[in-house]
Amino acid sequence: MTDTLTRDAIAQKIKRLEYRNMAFIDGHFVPARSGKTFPTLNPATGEVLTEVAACDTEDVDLAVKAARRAFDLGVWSRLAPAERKAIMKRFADLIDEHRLELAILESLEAGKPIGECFNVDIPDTANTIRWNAETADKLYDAVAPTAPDVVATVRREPLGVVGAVLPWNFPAMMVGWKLGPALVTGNCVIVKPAQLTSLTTIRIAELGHQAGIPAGVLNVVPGLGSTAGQALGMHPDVDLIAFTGSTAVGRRFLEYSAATNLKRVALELGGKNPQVVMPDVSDLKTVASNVLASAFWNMGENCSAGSRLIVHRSIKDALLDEMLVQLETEWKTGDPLDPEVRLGALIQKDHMDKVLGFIDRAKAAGLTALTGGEQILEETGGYFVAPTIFDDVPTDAEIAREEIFGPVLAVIPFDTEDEAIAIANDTCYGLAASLWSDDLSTVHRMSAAIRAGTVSVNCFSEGDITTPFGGYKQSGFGGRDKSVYAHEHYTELKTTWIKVG
Ligand code: TAP
Repeated sequence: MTDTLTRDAIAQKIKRLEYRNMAFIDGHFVPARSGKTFPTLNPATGEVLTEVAACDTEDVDLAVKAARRAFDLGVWSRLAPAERKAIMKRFADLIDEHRLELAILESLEAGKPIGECFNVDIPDTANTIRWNAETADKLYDAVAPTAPDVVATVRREPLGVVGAVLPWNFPAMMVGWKLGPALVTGNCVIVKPAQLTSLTTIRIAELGHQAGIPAGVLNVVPGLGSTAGQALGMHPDVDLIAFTGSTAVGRRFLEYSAATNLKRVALELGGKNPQVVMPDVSDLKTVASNVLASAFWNMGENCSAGSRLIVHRSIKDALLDEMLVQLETEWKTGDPLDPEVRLGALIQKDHMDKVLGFIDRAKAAGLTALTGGEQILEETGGYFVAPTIFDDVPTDAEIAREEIFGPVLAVIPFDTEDEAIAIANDTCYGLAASLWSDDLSTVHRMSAAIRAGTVSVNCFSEGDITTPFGGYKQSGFGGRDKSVYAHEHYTELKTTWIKVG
């Protein structure tokens, strides 16, 4: 890995940057059949980066046909697992080799801080593909405990054609989380990136092809949700939709499935995640730094953002004081291409206006922002919102209940452990939670009582590639991203029952 993250390296790379902006179908870049395109913008400046192919029903159908053909020919599914492993590891290596280029694309199109893209998003994408690749020839299927006159094998088989529909907040990581398990289990994939962030995904598909993934196995159809997304969801020859996005659109995919071929639907959806801080914590500095990271990492545009700080009344003010100091000194906001910046731009103007709407309504309801509460850096033409903390938020306030998907933290005090658990669970979501306590028994009791797919204790974490990630309740169902558990929703179980003569 030769790239380093310096201002000079970034500037040099940007000069030579070429956008891949067409669909990638059956191993080729192609324009949309209609010839239509849509602009993709840099949210830090409001400027158009390039025009991207606007795929629709016809393009999706071509991609599904290519994927089905590749699947039926067995060019991928019937490779020896060790061969799939070798190609996927090359794929991961190529992502690493293009780390700076991909990080720049990600930052330019999504407004994300380049340091995060370079140090977290792109390495995580490569690592996810590499880790999954390694499982190819290490997982065994089963022989059932039948009577001696029968041999019954139970094998996992690939589903066939998988549609992966992605959100805009972690474009590269989300494509990695889908491609890793889908490809290693032998499926052919059509990715529909979010309209706002297509560029990294298209480039990653090209790198996959370069690594040796056969034509038709990995396709990308950029386009709108209402056209390309819906066409994929309704297509009668797609076997699974692996969706990450909002709960509202997740519902639509269930409807598409019900109205067509009953394709499987795996949903990774939204969150309104609690961070619970118990009064026994001794290291408030560490708690403060993690609480801020949980709330404001990726500008709060994060499904697992800890957007509700549920803190014991006796330590609330001391914790908030520490958080305000750290926010002032350690959270530089501004140009996402500056390696020192920790808070970049929100994804688009409409989304910024939505976030500011939540803030304005909270103020109108009488809540006070301890810090932030407004748009900043307007002179850049970009969509920046100051990190915002509201204190003493009632549990029924809009900002305590709705997923804002921006840098807005609601602080909710509590007095008893039971009250803290009740507040943490008082949500229709259940994706992630954080718990802070120095007492082991409290940790065991409370982490068991909090209803969320991942409870991180004394840290803010989504786990790593070895642990499943996904939600309870309306945060999703039908599968988990990451770990070998993710393989389950990309495979069918096949029983072969052999009578012994
Ligand atoms: P959505 O608006 O739900 O969009 C997700 C994807 O669905 C996009 O590709 C979108 O296309 C497409 N889509 C939109 N409407 C559609 C329709 N009617 N039919 C078919 N496809 C449609 O989510 P988002 O705004 O990109 O991302 C934010 C949401 O994702 C948040 O709720 C967040 O919590 C969730 N999220 C969850 C996770 C996990 S792991 N649980 C991770 C990241 C994000 P367009 O781009 O054209 O709208």
